[in-house]
This record gives sequence, C-alpha cells and structure tokens, in this order.
Amino acid sequence: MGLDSADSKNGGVDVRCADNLRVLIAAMVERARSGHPGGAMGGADFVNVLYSEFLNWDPDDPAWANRDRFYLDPGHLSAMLYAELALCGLFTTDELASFRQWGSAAPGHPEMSAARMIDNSSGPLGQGHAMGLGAAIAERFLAARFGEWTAHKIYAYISDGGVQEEISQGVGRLAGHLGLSNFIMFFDSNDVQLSTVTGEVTNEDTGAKYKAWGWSVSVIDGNDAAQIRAALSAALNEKERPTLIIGKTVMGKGARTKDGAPFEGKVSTHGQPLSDAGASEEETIKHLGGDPGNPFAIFPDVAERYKAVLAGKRARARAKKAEQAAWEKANPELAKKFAACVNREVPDIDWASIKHKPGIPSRAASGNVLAEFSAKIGNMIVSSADLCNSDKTDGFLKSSKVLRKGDFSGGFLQAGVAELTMAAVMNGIASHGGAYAVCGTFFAFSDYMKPAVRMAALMELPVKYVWSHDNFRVGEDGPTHQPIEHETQIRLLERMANPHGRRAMLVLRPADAAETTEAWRLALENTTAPTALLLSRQALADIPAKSSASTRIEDAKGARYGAYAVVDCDNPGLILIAGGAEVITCVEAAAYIRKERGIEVRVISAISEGLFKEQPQEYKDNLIPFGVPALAFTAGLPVNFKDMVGPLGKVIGLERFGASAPFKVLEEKFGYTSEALVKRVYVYLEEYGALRERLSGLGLGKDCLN
Ligand SMILES: Cc1ncc(C[n+]2csc(CCOP(=O)(O)OP(=O)(O)O)c2C)c(N)n1
Repeated sequence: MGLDSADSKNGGVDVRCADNLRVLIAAMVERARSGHPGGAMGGADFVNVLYSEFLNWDPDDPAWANRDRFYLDPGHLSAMLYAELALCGLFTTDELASFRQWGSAAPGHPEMSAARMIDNSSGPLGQGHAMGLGAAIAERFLAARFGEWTAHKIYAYISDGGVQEEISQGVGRLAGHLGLSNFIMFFDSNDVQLSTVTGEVTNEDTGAKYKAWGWSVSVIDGNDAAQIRAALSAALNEKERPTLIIGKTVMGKGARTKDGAPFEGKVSTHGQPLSDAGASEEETIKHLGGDPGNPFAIFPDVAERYKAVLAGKRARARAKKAEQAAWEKANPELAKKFAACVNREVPDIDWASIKHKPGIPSRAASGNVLAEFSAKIGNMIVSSADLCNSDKTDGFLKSSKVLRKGDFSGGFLQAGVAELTMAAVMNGIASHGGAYAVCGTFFAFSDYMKPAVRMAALMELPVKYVWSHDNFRVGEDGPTHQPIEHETQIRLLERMANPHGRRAMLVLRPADAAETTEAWRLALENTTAPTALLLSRQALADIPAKSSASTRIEDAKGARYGAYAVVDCDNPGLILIAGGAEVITCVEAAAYIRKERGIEVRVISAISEGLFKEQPQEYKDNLIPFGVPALAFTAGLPVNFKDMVGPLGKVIGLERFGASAPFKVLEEKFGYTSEALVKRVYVYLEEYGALRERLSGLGLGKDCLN
C-alpha cells in the first residue's frame, strides 16, 4: 500500500503514522464491538506529531518526574491514546487487541498509570483538561523552588464535549489569569459530538472566548502535520500565555463505505464500530494502507520512524538527567528536598507544638494546623473557592503567599468561585506529583466538587478537602448552606475499595481542636486516597480528658482507630456514639444520665466510620460490646453510624433540611441540646428493653445477644 491511498494533503511518514493509528483504532473498536472510533481517527495526526516530535519522555523510565505530561480530556478517545502509546513501545499490539475486555491493559477509558505514561484517568468530560491545568501549576511551583532545570510542558487534549462543560470556564479563566505558558491545549474541533453536530447546541466563537481569558489562540487544519508542527512550535516559544490550538479535524477521517466512498464527518462514527456506523472496516483499513487480514500490524516504515523517535527521546532524557545529576551534586540539600517532594515523603511535624486556644471551632483549629504547615511544609499548595477567610484555609497564608502570574514562590491558589474546577485542579497537582494538594470550601458546596472527588478516589490521589460549616449549626444562612445528607453521601466513598483494594477515601469529622490536629495528622499520613475534614463553623467546647491520668491531647490520638472512648467505664450500661459537634453533647448527656439513673455510660467519638471498620474485631468488640444498648447521635442522616450501633441500636439524626435561625435556636428546635438528647436516650432505653423482651419471648434471649 502506498501513500496515495491516504486522503491527506501531505504525504510522507506523518501521514503513514497517522493512518496506521487510524487502522489500529478502527480495528480495536471493531474487535471489541464497542468504543469510539470517529473522534479518535480525527485526532491521530495531532497525537502522532505531539508524541514523536514534541513530548519529552524517557522510554526507559516512563514515570520520570520531569517528563512532559499529556492530559487527555475526552477519555472516550482512549483507542487513539493506546494506539499512539503502542507506537511508543508502551503497549503491545496484543494489548490493543484486548481493548475494553476484562483485565485488559487497555480499558474503555484510560486509567491513570505511571508505567504506561497515562497521566490521568479520563471519561467525565471537562475534568481531564482541568487536571492538566493543575499539573501546569505544579510544574511552575516546583520550578520556582528547584530551578528551571525541572521545567517541562503540560499538554492537554480537549474536544467539543470538554469545551461545552462548565468546568472549562474555570480552567480558561485561571490558566489565562496565571499566565501559564507551560500549558498547551489542542482542541479537537471536529464539529461532531455524541448525538448531534455541534451546530445544534452552540454557535459560540470559542477562540474569542479563550482570547478574552488571555490565551494565545491559533486555528489550524488539525489533520495537517505541518500546521500542527508549526502551531506547537509557536506554543513552545510563547512566554506569557497558555496556548489553545484549535484543530479543525475530520470525524472518522479515512473512513470508507463498502463502495469505497468517503464516510467522514458522521455523528454515527462517534461511539460504535465503523461497520455498525455505516462504514466498512475492510475498505477503511485498505484505504488507509493497512491489511484487513492483519489490522493490528504496525507498518514497517512507521516502526522504523518510531525507532528513531525513541532513540531521540532517550538521548534527550539522558542529557536532562545529567543536568539533574549536576544540579543535585551542586545543591545536595535542595536535592534531598526535591526527592522528598517527588517521593511524597510525609513531612516531620511537631504536632504537640500546635497550640489551640480553648473552645475554638474546628475550622479555626484547622487554620492553626495549616499555619504550622505553611512554615514547615515547603511543598504544599492550598486553595479555596473564595472562602479562605471562612473555611480558614487562610491559616496557610501565615507563612505563604498567593500564586501569581510569574511568581509561583507562594503556595496559595485563589481558585475563585469555581469548586469543581478547584477540585479537578487539585487532582492535576496530585497526579503530577511533587506537591500536596489541599482545597477548601463550605461542606454544602462539596456537592459542586463531587465529580472530581470521585475521580481522586478512583485515581488514588491524596488530595485533602477542608470542608467547613459542616452541619445545620451554620445557623442564619439557612438550609441552602446547611449540609444534612452530605456526610452520608461522602462517607459512601469510605465504603468503597479503590483499584488497589484499599479504602477509597478517608472522611474525618473531629470533635474538638485536639482531634482536628489528629485529623490533619491522619490526612497527611494518608498518601493513597483522598481525605476530607468536616469542620465546624461554631465553637466546640474541648472534650475533657478521659481521666486525671491522661490529657486531652493524648486521648485524641485514639482518633487513628476511627472511633475511641472519650468517656469510659469498665462495664457500660449504655454506649453513646457521635462525631464532630455532637460528641460534647453526648458527654454532657452521659454525665446527667449517670447522675439521674446511675447508668454507666461510655461515650465514643467516631471521627471516621470507615477507619473504625478496618480495626481488628477485638478492638471493635471491646469498644462496642454486643448486648449493650448503643445509641448514636448525628447532625446528619440517621443512616450514619447504622453499622456501628448494631441490630438493637438506634441512630438519632436529622431527616429534614435545615432552617434559617441562630444556631442555638436550631439546636432547641431540632432536639440537639443535651437535655433533649437525655429524653431521647430514655425513650430508646425503653424501646431497647421491650425489644429484648420480645426476643427472649422467641427464645432469642441473653445467649443470643451476648
Ligand atoms: C461529563 C460527561 N457527560 C457526558 C459524557 C458522555 N459523552 C461521551 S463523549 C460525548 C460527546 C463528546 O463529543 P466530542 O467531545 O465532540 O467528542 P467526539 O464526538 O469528537 O468524539 C458525551 C456526551 C461524558 N463522557 N462525560
């Protein structure tokens, strides 16, 4: 097969490489009987030029920290990425042939893998390029600390879907505002989307929009290697602005019908095998210079070309690594710090030295911890969606400053009112590596972040969320700002296993300042999953020390078991379980119940149900012995703690939206005073007694319950 069969304006090896990619893409989707060939075939020219001529990486060390990154936004174009990575030697053609099958290295949408040089998991449109922005921020952050020898480029690939997603507004604004010239994005503008042509949903001038945000914008034929090359070269020379290359591409480029007629630009090729879309796989492959009998072959001239490409990559990586070695020799102290950043080493913090005034809100305690971090942790980026003085992430500004265009020596990212963008950017920072990623807002607005939180959990990224205003006691702002069902929602991720079989998320709701310090300690130690801190707006009385032999600071270390006793006794007649602000109410109620009824009460602070579940059975049984009445008290939905109280236990929670009033009034109205709790405990004890009797009537008495 010669070059003439390919319908590109430019002949030569570029077309052969892109056509080979198109053949592989068509074959993968056809073999799997599932996938998205059209967009992928149109983007082949770009990824070929990018990977072969621009992207710097080390074929012998795909996880190299200083490699350029590629953030794919439309994960449905996975076949394009895998095919290109096969040319680069990171996938075998057998692996391509197992596209979308159980256990395949080539799943339906890309899943982050350092070994395969897949920089992000993608699928939910919009998040991929936002992660790219995060990586671009991380890159500049590290260069500001360790020098320009660390510099590399962050490439992102976006499609119509990503541009239409609202998150693109946040990314466009922030990247332009921060002047991130290291961020280069290709817009695969093929005018076709999943169910319609783009003309059905938009007539915006996308280029003008990005220009208004301060981007450098060019429009090219996205199937023309020479134009792609020129646009990427210009992007490398850009020093002030991020770059958007709008590549006008052809959906299903090269597709042919049974009769050999062009079948391009068709919506039908977006998400099904070409043969189902109305084209012919065989004629398409023939037209593109492939062998329909052996469609997973890499063309000999393409293999030859990539052999040379890889040799070039190796040589450049060697030179860059030699530069790094020389720098390390000349800067041994900094070199240690750089290694610690890249290897995600947990910093040494003198936790005991973090002091809190008595009875402060847990958000304020978190602010104190962040102030300490700003002095002690050099590689942390903290962000807030315009609430830093309220969620108290501004504690980090004590010894740090805001990231600004041209000055990334600080560590605070003012994200603006853009929670989803912020959360996805954090994923990008964490996936890039080298810096801790922390971000805050009100817990009620975590709803705007959930899609990115889920991706953090899936990608096992240790992003930390500071979610303040964690319950109805927000007060006067009313039900829009009062999280109720949110804790249950976010704790669902504590119940899931991530791809390595570990808990997918850690959610911590500390009861007072001492526990907030412990929560931050646990958050830093959690390097394989995201962590959420649910923090109070209102002041929290400090939980008293458990006994005269202990201190509250020492007691609070029990937080690492997920749940532990803050009021204890040898043989409890009642167990009260709570988290956050409700713990002190239980402590007060316990004292009253003991005095009034002579019942010995154990009060448990349960900072994380997920963490508690992982403790040895013996610890769990000792803390909450079976056969003892157990009542849990939560400001969230009463499904919280359901597993902890056991079959005869009860959970008291809220099952309504909040209301606008001073929080003390709300506590009265909703039954969240210690007096009200005592009454509800007595009702429960009666219910419990009646239940026990009914069970013993069935012959399921003491033996069964103890
Ligand atoms: C957040 C989100 N919403 C919806 C989808 C489903 N979806 C996948 S691709 C797509 C349209 C994509 O069109 P475009 O980005 O132009 O890709 P192309 O048709 O060029 O392949 C949609 C709606 C998704 N993956 N993510």
